[in-house]
Amino acid sequence: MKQSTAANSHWLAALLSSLLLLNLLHLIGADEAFSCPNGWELRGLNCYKYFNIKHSWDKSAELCRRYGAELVAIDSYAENNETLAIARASDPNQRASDKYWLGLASLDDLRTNTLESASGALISQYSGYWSLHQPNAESGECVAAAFAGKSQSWDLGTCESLLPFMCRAQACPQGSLHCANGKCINQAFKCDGSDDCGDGTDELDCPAQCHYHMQSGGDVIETPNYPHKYGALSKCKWTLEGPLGSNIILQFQDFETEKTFDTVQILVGGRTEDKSVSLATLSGKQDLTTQPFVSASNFMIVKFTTDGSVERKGFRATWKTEAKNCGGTLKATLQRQILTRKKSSSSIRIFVIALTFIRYS
Ligand SMILES: [Ca+2]
Ligand SMILES: [Ca+2]
Repeated sequence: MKQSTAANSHWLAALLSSLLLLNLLHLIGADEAFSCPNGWELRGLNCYKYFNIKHSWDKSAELCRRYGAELVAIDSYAENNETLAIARASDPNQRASDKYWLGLASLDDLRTNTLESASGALISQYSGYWSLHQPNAESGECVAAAFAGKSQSWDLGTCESLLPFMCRAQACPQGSLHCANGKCINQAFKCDGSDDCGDGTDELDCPAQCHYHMQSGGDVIETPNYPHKYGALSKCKWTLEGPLGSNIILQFQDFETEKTFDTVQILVGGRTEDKSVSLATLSGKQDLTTQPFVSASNFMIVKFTTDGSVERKGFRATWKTEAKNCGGTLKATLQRQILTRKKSSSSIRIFVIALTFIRYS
C-alpha cells in the first residue's frame, strides 16, 4: 500500500511538472523568443510594416530594402489574413477598401503561370489569392493586395501606379540587435568599435563615443559641453532619421568652431556615410540662423571633427521633419493644364503644358 502511494505521488509530481512546463512554453511563445525593430509588428518569425505613403512598385521594393526588408510576398492563407489585419490597423483613415503593393510580379505575362517575388524567388500563380477575373495579364504586371471588408484578394495592376506598400523582414532572436540591412547580431557587439552589421548600424547609437542615432520628428543637437568649449580630438556624429516620406531640416542657432581645423560636415541621402553625399562643410564663427540645411530624404548625418589644439564653444542646432508635398499623379486631358507649386498660401505659376493629341487614322 505504502509503495503504491509513493508511486502515485511520483506520478502526480511528474504530471504537475509537465503541466507547468507546457504552461511556461505557452506563456513564452514565439512572441517572447523573437523581436522586431520599433514600429514593426511581429507575426510568427517575421516582422511587418505597412507604409502609408504612395510609391510605384519598384520604388516601394527599394524602400523596403533600405530597412533590410523586402516587399511582402505572401505565401500562406494565414499570412494573407495577417497582412490584411496589419494594413487595416495601420491605415489611420480606416477606409473600407483599399490597395497596397505586394512583392510579387507576373513573369512573361503569365505565359508560364509564374510570379516572381521582389527578391527574385519564383512561385506559381496558382498559389495566389486572386480577386474574381484575376490574374489578368492585361491589367498589369505587379501584384497589389485589395482589401474590401474583411477579406483581401490580389489584383494585377500597372507597376507605375502609386500605392501604399508593406515590407516584411526576418525577426531577430530576443535580445539581439537588428541591423538596418536585416542581419541580427549579438547585443554584445553594439558600440565595440567594429562594424559587425556590415552597414555600421551597431556603431550608430553610441553616446559614450559621441555617436547618436535620433529617430523622431525633431530634436536639438549640441556639441559636447556647449556653450562651453568642446574637447580636442573630438569625433562626433549625429544620424538623424525622420519618418519615411519626410525631409529633414537642420537649423543652427549658434555656430563657432576653430576655422578650417574643427569642422562640421552635413551629409544627406542615406543612413550611413557611404550611402550619403556631402551637402556642406562648415567651420569658423558663422551666423547661420537664416540658412536652413535640407535633406531630400528622411536621413541626415552631422559630423563634428576637431584637431588637437584651439577649442571654441561649438554649435547648437535644431532639426525637424517636414512631409514631402511634392509629387502626385498627372492626368493627361485634352484641355490645357496649369501646374502650380505651392508656396505659403499663394500659388506660383511655373509653367504651362499644352498637350497636343495627334490622332492617327
Ligand atoms: Ca560592433
Ligand atoms: Ca581645434
